[in-house]
Formats: sequence, C-alpha cells, structure tokens
Amino acid sequence: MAGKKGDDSLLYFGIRARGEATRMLYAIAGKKMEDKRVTFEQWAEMKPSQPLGQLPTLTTSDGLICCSNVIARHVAKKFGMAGKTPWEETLHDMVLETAQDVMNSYAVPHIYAWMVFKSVPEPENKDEVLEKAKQRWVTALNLAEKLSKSCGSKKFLFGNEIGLADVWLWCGMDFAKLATPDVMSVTPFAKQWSAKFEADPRVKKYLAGRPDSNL
Ligand SMILES: N[C@@H](CCC(=O)N[C@@H](CS)C(=O)NCC(=O)O)C(=O)O
Repeated sequence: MAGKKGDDSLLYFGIRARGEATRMLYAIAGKKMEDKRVTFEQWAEMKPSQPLGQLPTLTTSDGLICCSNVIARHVAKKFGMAGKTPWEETLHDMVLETAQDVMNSYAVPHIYAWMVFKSVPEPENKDEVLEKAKQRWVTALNLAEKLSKSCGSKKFLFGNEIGLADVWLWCGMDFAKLATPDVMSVTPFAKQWSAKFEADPRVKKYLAGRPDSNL
C-alpha cells in the first residue's frame, strides 16, 4: 500500500534486490509505507549523510534502521510475520540467511559480476558456473522443505499464513532468475510452494502493480 509523509519510509534505489522483501511485507500486511526510490545520481549527493553510506534504510517513528535483513525482520515482527516462538523465529531466519547466502557468496560475485555489473569478463566455464548456482538453490530449497515439513506445514513455509521466510525466499529466488531462469521449479517443493505464494491475492496484486526492474 503506498504511503505518505509520516508513515514508515523505505529509502532505496529503483531496483528490487535488497529492498523488495520489505516492500512486499508491507503490501501483504496491508500497511502503509512511503517507498522512496532514488537514482544513483541522487544517491551520490545523499551518501555522506547516511549512517552507513549504504541503502536501504527504513525510517520509523522509533528511529532509523540500517541493513536490509534487520529492516525486513523488524517489519515482519511488527506485523506478526516472523514466527510466534523463538524456535519459529529461528526457522524463518535460517531460510532467510540461507537464501541470502546463495546470492551474496555465489551469485553476485561469480555471476552478476560479469552478467550485470560487467566488472569481470564472462568466464570460459560459464555453464558450469550457472549450474553451480542452480545446485546452490536446490540445496537451499531442500533445507527449506525439510524445515517446513518438520513443523507439519502444508501451505506456506511455517504455517497457513505467509511469513518472513516465504517473502524473503521468494524475493531471493525472483532476483536469481537472471542467472537461474527456472529457479521457481528447480525442485518439486519449490514449484508447489512458489505457485501457492504467487496465487495469494495480496501477492498477485502487488506483483501486478510493481515497477519493472531486472534487478
Ligand atoms: N549489508 C547491507 C548492504 C547494503 C548494500 O550493499 N547496499 C548497496 C545497494 S544493494 C548500496 O548502498 N550501494 C551503494 C553504495 O554503496 O554507495 C544491507 O544488507 O543492507
């Protein structure tokens, strides 16, 4: 839901990457948030005034929050989407951190570096590198499936309601499509779970209205 001045305010670039899970959490919870998107030119001027010199940041009535996962967790907790017990919170965290690790430790340095940022040349063993990324997702998804089954979940990862882990995992996989176009169906579990997630009316509405971006 689009917000106005006075609502929580997310400051990020006009890309999905580290901001999208938070945007989606607000949309699914039906809560208002000002989605401030800056260009890289605007950012150059703003950078020195930001606490860590990086984005995203979230401004709330309690204060300013830095670091994308801290932001997503804070928002999910506020909306009751991060687990009801310390163990459930840990299950959500395990999925979130595992998915982010695939992106940070493998996909970004080994694939996006040449495919998107052009900071290194395309590797000669490109197919092998891409296959390895796919296998990292299979491993991450097998863990998510095991954890989900361990608490008897049938609909979403940890219960009948969409939670932080669902949102973060889906956004991480969506971001991974450039390198692994079939990531949403790399395991039977991934296919079934992502279909249920995408069929949720709030998710559908959000996805239909969000700005285009390949990142
Ligand atoms: N660990 C931080 C990393 C933040 C980060 O790398 N942000 C990038 C965009 S995704 C950024 O601000 N780049 C511009 C800059 O460093 O000047 C987080 O998760 O929020």
